[in-house]
Amino acid sequence: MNIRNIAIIAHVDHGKTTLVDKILHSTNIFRDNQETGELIMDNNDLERERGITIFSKNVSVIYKDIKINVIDTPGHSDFGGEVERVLKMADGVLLLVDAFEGPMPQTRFVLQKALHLGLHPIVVINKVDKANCRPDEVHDAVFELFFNLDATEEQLNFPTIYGSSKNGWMNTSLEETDNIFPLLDAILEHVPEPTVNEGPTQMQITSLDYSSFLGRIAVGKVARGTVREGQQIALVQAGGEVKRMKVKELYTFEALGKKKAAEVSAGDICAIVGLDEFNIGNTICDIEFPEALPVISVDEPTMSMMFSINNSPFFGREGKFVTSRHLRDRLMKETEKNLALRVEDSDSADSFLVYGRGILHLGILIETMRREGFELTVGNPQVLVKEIDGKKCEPYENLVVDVPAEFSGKVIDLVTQRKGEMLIMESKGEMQHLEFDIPSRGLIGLRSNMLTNTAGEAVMAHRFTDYRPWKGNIPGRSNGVLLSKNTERTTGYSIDKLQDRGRFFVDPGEEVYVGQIIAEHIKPGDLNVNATEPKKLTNHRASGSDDASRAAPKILMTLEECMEYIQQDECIEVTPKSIRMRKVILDENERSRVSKQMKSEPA
Ligand SMILES: Nc1nc2c(ncn2[C@@H]2O[C@H](COP(=O)(O)OP(=O)(O)OP(=O)(O)O)[C@@H](O)[C@H]2O)c(=O)[nH]1
Ligand SMILES: [Mg+2]
Repeated sequence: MNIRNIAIIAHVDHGKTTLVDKILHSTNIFRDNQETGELIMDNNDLERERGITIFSKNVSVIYKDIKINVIDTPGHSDFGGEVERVLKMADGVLLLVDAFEGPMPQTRFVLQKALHLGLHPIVVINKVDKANCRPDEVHDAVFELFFNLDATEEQLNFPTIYGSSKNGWMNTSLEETDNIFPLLDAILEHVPEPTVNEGPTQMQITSLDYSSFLGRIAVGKVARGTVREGQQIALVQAGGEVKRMKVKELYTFEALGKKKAAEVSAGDICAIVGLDEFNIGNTICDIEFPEALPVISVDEPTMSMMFSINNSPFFGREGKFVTSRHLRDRLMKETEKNLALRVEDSDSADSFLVYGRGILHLGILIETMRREGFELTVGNPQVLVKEIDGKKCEPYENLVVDVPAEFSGKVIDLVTQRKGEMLIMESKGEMQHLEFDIPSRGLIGLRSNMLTNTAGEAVMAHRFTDYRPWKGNIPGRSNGVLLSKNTERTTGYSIDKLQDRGRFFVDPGEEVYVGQIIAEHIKPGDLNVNATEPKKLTNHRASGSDDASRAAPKILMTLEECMEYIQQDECIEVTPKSIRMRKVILDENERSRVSKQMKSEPA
């Protein structure tokens, strides 16, 4: 059968998954009466809740008797390495660009990777249904981006499709249609058929699937010859070592699922079950001809966090898995499927240093663990510092902010305070478009500050660029926190009295402990407060004055917001039911003793 292999790439939220959904729907893979909710592709719980794609996924459809393997990729920059790898399975890409936003940092990154691999993208200007969208300007901006990324003459000559994945139409012009067939036709026309090399089996493992029943599943495109069920193969590993193994089961991708196959030929994408020890980048070869394909580099972590057992006074109340043994086993198991993750033992048996690609990458791991019943403590995220040519260097990122013009001054102030330097300022519709260079450190905690200062209007995106010399001290959180003096339930009475001192993270009646962060202080500096005082009894029963109802509702923070909020001497207690921020040292006296000691020691 004739095959096309395409990957859909774009900046976060530009509509990749929505488009894949529409492709699936319009090729009739569903029974007519089958109920399909929105975005069947984002099928993992966390993906659904957050509305983002975390794992790339393979599906396939048949259009005009041709099988199109479609790879949906994540757009968030923390998962950029994944995109780079799965591009190895594709012979063409759809580069989606939002018709209002235009090219964003991740657009640049994924396009660059595709161009380097020699792929010829089809550009899809999506979301042309949006009010104020600027499809023509965006098209020019995309052309400029191709040009700046050194696209070849042929790559610059890209076909463009316009449309709205949400409304289910695509066309070669801006004229609205009622289907996406013009896009599918463009795929058949412009994406080359995979090259079919005859000869001994060769297939590089470029992606990994995981099933609790089958274990790790190797995914890749067959590059040469065929892979057969039951075949004895040679697996060539990174260092060149060769291991003999057997293909237990073999699958191809069909519609949303996988279909068992006896044999898969060069050009098609397949999944192999039964290889016990393998890594991304390994090559599966004919047992007589162990020739490896070039190694794929797996992205280096850029951020680390300390994961420890929960040692708060509320330890063990809510979780099933609480020991360091549980924690260690779980983290090690994660490294088998989470490729960009690294785990190291620390000097303490109860703590592990976990390295990842960013706040979201690590946040998702923590969230997954707490849903599985784990309790743990995590420290504040640290960027990875490297020594390059004898100089201390740190990661830098390209930061893009789109904001209504009236707020642009505020945004520039905020970013400059954090050692960002402005590169570009231009208007984009009614918005101001700003680009900065900024150390990754400066980005931690920036988002919430930015939103508060721009009435929630700022849209920001950032992407790692390179390592550069250390930029010096970056101010941390400007406000202090209110810490509980007692381990007890808070009262509406106390919280009400403390309202003008801080904005609370806990509700009246919530149990808190000594050293827990219960509010943000309105000023710099931390304050230990009593939030658990019962109301003084008077002779008169106060008529209808319920103090609890006067307290402003607590500020709800997500795990990732907490991760960006806490400072060096603070950490987060995570359990299946709660997320509490606290001081690492809970006791007030002990804490001030240690901090004095730190100050007296020369830095
Ligand atoms: N107005 C409009 N909204 C769209 C269109 N396509 C997608 N969206 C919306 O944009 C949001 C993001 O869509 P997704 O398909 O999840 O985007 P994605 O590119 O897969 O995002 P990531 O996987 O997180 O990178 C959703 O709220 C969609 O409903 C479109 O054509 N027009
Ligand atoms: Mg998606």
